[in-house]
Amino acid sequence: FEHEHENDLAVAPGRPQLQPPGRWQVLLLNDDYTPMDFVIEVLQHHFSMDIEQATQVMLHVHTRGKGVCGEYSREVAETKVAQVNDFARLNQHPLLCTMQAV
Ligand code: NFA
Repeated sequence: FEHEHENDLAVAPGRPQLQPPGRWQVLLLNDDYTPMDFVIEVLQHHFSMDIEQATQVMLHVHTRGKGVCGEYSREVAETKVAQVNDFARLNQHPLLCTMQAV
């Protein structure tokens, strides 16, 4: 009976399956009203971009309708989305931030 305990663990019912971590893209969506400078500011301060990269991503969103700001765990992506949307609303801009599984 020396392996009784570990045997019980191996067959224990109802243990949650461990899922792989999964990556999520955080996206910005274009709109007609949010100032370009505000979007650049968001990309610099919330996604650690320099002004050149932030300008490129902002122009991509502006012309293509949406663009990727970064890739994170689900937890970090959810926090970024909430912070960016809160910051946009605080400044009375309609800018939308969202996320999608990769
Ligand atoms: N389309 C906005 C404008 O012309 C700029 C914008 C870019 C908004 C990226 C949202 C996202 N002022």
